Amino acid sequence: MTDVRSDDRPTESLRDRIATELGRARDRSVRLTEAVDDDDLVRQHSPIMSPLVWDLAHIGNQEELWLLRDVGGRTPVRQDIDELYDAFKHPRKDRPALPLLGPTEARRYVGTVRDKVFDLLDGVRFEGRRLVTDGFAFGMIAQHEQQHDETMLATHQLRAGPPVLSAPPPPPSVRPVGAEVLVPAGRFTMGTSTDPWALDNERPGHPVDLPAYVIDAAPVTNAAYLAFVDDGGYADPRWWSGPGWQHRSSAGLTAPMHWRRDGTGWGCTRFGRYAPLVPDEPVVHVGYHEAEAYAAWAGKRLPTEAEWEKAARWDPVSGRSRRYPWGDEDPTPEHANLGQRHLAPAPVGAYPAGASPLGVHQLIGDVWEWTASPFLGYPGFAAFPYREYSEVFFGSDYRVLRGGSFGTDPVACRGTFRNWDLPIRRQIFSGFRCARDARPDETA
Ligand code: AVJ
Ligand code: FE
Repeated sequence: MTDVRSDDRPTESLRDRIATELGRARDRSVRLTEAVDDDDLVRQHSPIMSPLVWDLAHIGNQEELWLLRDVGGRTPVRQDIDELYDAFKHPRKDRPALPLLGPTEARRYVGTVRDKVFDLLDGVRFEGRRLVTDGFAFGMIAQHEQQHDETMLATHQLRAGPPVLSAPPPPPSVRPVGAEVLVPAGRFTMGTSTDPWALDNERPGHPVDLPAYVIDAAPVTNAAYLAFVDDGGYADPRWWSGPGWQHRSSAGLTAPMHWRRDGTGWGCTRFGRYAPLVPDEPVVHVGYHEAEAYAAWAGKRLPTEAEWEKAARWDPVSGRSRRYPWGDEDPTPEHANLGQRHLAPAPVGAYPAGASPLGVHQLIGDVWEWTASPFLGYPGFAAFPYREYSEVFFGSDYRVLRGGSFGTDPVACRGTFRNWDLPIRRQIFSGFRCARDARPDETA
């Protein structure tokens, strides 16, 4: 296979595709880091986030480790800094005190690494080792940079001060979307064994049999979530799990992160701009505990990861699992709100072309969706190429999120893609939709 994209761009070679993806990722990293001055780059905007300059040099260091040293067998550019940019050696809160590369040095470092990667890319053969088959390591590094770009975008959202990022508003709603969709009982293929740039935790493809269930046709909106807030949902332990209630109480949660009550209603601050809540926009910046409490209040539950993926990929006509809700073609701006093209989720009904055959909307893009599932390996999981990407996080401490947000690049988003985080986290662009078991009268 020489072309990762399928039929839409048959003439673009794998080499060109890799160069394009690496270039797009770097353009975004540059945009996110040039938006602020040097003081701001080295400052820690939140104890749970790294300074932006750490993300930047870490991006370059991972690229050096995997592409230059491992794939290319080249001599190290800066072996002395590996330890500083190893995410497992230093917790985020300690990173500002490390002797990190300064902004100028970090920019020079990532540029040097990238020049050498392009030199390597010129002559590399995509065969032999599994690491290079179908350009996997290059795809992994493009995804890694984009993942850190989304993390840097989340850091921008936590940053105080006047706005420094801008983008056109998301498209308006153009179609009313129903409340719920019934997904019939039966087997589907979860995960993938064939998608060349799928990461280890998405593999292997395996059959999963699910009873009939009902899933929300769209993510939960600000208006719906506000009804929970107004109903005293944050003050009523009935809706919360034990650990959820404990966290709500100790953290003093009363609303999603960044919400603020003004004279007449609620608004939220987004990348330094305050605006009234948009009622039909998906709620964002809620943790797993909040999502779970809302679902209980609504008489529903969160979908499992398998339920989310079947709704997103299962084609009732062919019985196949597809890459995306709309089919196998790569996302376009008509399908989904991805790639930081906008700086907000789009209202429900803004992406009818991205809906699944069963009529489930906005599964991809807008907001990451919390699922009920702990982060575990699929049957037959094998860590590749390193345990620290996924395997060391397996267990019930983390919950899986699906679908990507407005800040997720298409290269790091697909129907099989799995994200995970701690249940208390809400600085990420996280929302959710609800599900429930089907009633016997609904499946007859
Ligand atoms: C998949 C988003 C949870 O940011 O911790 C970046 C991605 N892994 N560098 C993270 C990742 C290594 C990861 N998430
Ligand atoms: Fe990383």
